[in-house]
Amino acid sequence: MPVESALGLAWAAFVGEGAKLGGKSAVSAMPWAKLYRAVKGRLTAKRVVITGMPGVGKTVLRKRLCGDASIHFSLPRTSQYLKRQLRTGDRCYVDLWDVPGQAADEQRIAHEKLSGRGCYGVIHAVSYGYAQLRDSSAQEIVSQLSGPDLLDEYRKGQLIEEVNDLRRTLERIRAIPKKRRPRWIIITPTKLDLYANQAKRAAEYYSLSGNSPFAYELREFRARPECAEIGFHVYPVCTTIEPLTIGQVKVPSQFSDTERSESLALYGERLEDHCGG
Ligand SMILES: Nc1nc2c(ncn2[C@@H]2O[C@H](COP(=O)(O)OP(=O)(O)OP(=O)(O)O)[C@@H](O)[C@H]2O)c(=O)[nH]1
Ligand SMILES: [Mg+2]
Repeated sequence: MPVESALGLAWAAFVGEGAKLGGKSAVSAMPWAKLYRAVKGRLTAKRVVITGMPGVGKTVLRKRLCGDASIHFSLPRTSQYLKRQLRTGDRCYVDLWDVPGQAADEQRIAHEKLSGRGCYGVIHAVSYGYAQLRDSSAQEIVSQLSGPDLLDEYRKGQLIEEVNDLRRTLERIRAIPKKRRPRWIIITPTKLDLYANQAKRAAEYYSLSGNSPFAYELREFRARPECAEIGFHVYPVCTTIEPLTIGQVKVPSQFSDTERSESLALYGERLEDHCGG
C-alpha cells in the first residue's frame, strides 16, 4: 500500500473525516490538500488583531469567523492569553489575534508583540454597554440588584469603560512604528441582537461624525497627522443569541439563529474586502 494511502487512512481514523469522502484517492489526497492549504494560509494570511474590553465578545467573534459552530454550547470564559486562529475565507486568509480584554500583564505583552510585528488591520470590539461582567466580586454585587434604572445605570458604566478602553487601545496603536501600523480599524459593535431595535442610535454613537465621547476619541486620534491615513469603518455583528442577565434584569436576544449566521456572513464579507480578498 502506498505510504500516502496508509497515512491517509490513519489520518481518517484519527480525525474521522475520511469516511464521508469515500474512495482510496480521496482519502490519500486529503492530508496533502490540508497541509497545502495550511501552508498557503500561513504564508499569505493578513494579520488582524481583535481588541476591546473584557466581555464584549472578542473570543466568540474570533471562533465564529474561523468557522467554529460548536461554541453555542460552551461559551468561553475570560481570556488569559493571546490566541491566534486562521480564517480560511472564500477570497483570502486572515490570521486573527485575540487579545485578552483584561488590563493585565498578558494584555500588555500581547500589545508589545503587536507593536513589534505590526498588523494589517484592527478589529476593535465594543458592545453598546452590554458587556458581560468578568470580575467575580462585581458579578456578585450586581446579582443582588434590581430596579427600573438598573440596566441604564449598568450600561452607562460600561460605556464609560468602553471609551477608556478605546483611548488606551488607540494610544497603543499610535506607538506602533509607522511602517507596521494598521491600514484600518474596524469598530465592531458586537451583540447586535441585544439592541437591534436601537441600531440607529448605536450607529450614530459609534460613527466618526457622531456626537458621543466615543466619536470624540476617534476624531482626536484621526486629527494626529501620523494617524490620518488609517481608515475607520463600523460593521456590527451578532455571533451568538444568548440573553444577557444583569442582576434581576434579563435582556433577551432579538435575533433568530438564521439572522445570527447571516450577520456573520455579511461581516466576514466586509472583513475579506478590507483584507484585499
Ligand atoms: N447576545 C449575544 N451575546 C454575545 C455575543 N457575543 C458574545 N456574547 C456573550 O458575551 C460573552 C463574552 O464573550 P467573549 O467572546 O468571551 O468575550 P471577550 O471579549 O473575549 O472577553 P475577555 O476574554 O474577557 O476579554 C459570551 O459568553 C456570550 O455570552 C453576541 O453577539 N450576542
Ligand atoms: Mg476572550
